[in-house]
Order: sequence, then C-alpha cells, then structure tokens
Amino acid sequence: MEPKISEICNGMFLLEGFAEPLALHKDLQSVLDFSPLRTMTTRRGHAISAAMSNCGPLGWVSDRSGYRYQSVDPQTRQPWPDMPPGFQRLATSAAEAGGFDRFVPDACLINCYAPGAGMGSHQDADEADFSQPIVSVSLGLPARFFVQGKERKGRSIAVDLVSGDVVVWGGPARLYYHGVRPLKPGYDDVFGAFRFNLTFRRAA
Ligand code: MD6
Ligand code: FE
Repeated sequence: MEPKISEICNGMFLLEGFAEPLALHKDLQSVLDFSPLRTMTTRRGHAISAAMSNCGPLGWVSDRSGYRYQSVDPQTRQPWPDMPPGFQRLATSAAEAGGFDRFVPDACLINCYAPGAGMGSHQDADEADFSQPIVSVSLGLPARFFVQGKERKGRSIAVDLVSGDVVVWGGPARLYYHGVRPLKPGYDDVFGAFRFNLTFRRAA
C-alpha cells in the first residue's frame, strides 16, 4: 500500500499508516524490559504525565537539574538499550519520504500515555542541529496532536494521530510549539489501554 503523505504545515509531513505497529511492539517490549518506563519530573519538580524511556546512544532525561540528553539511563545506571534495527530503518525511511535524506537518529525517546495523560505546549529545542528532522511514530490509542507556531499562543492546527501514523518534522516547523491533548480511554488490540509515541532525533 502506498502511504498517504500530506503536509500539515511548513515542513511537517503526515505519513498515514507508514509504520507497522505489530512489528514495532516486540522491539519496544524488549527495550522496555531493559530500561523500564518511568515518571520524570520537570526542573520545578512537577511529574510529567507521560511515562518515558529511551533507546539508542542518547536518551532525553528531565529532573531537578533540567532537561538534557545523556548516554546513561539514570535508573539502571547502564547505557540505554540499543536502538532496534527495525526502529532505525523506519526512522530513516520515513525521513526520506518526508524529503530528508540520510537521517541517522542517535536518540529515540519513548513516551507512554495512559488515559488523561497529555503533553503541554512545548518546543523541541534540546538538540544540537535544528536542520535535522524529527521523526515521530504514534502507536496504540489515538490522540489529538496540536501545533501552534513560533509562539505558544494563538490558533492551533489539530491532527488526529492513529496507530501507525508517522510525522516527519523539519524546516520551519521544526521549532514550532506543539503538544498532545489528554488521551481518551480506549483499547488497542496491540498496545492495550495506552498510546506510545517514539520520537527519533539527531540529538548530538
Ligand atoms: C507525542 N510528541 O506525540 C509527543 N515533538 O506524544 C512530541 O512532543 C514531538 O511528536 C517533536 C517532534 C515530534 C513530536
Ligand atoms: Fe515535542
């Protein structure tokens, strides 16, 4: 099946059904067996409602010292688990479909949302090179994603993302404010009562 590609806004592309949820489920499970999902906190000590983990050379962490990428999981005190080859292939091929050649991610952040969990408006600005895209894979329960723009205000664009959808962000949209509305309860045959999101980045 040819994936359906549409441009959400300035350099942000939606690839509907580009990922195979069942194939990713097994790899995700083995990553999480090694570095389990956990609740991270903001610098101010507030719990982030999505549970998180990482795989690949660098992982995104947040705690009382702030946000950063680091090679060691603070919970296991081991390096993050390897990025499964199927994850890497998906990230590179999705980026290519969105017009970004030779994208090689060094970080994969895993977000897990239970019903009620969401993500407030934020910018992804902890990476070294903003000319590199971000590839975002949605799995499990559907979610409403919103995109604002260069500022955290004004009208937002809503995008409903379902399991297998991939969003490739580059160009001007790379630094747009965005977030996820609180998840509605439901059940997904592969991922159960949760939504998972994988974001692949070039962090360093
Ligand atoms: C999520 N995603 O979909 C949260 N950030 O659960 C993000 O915050 C995000 O999907 C940067 C680029 C793509 C994303
Ligand atoms: Fe983000």
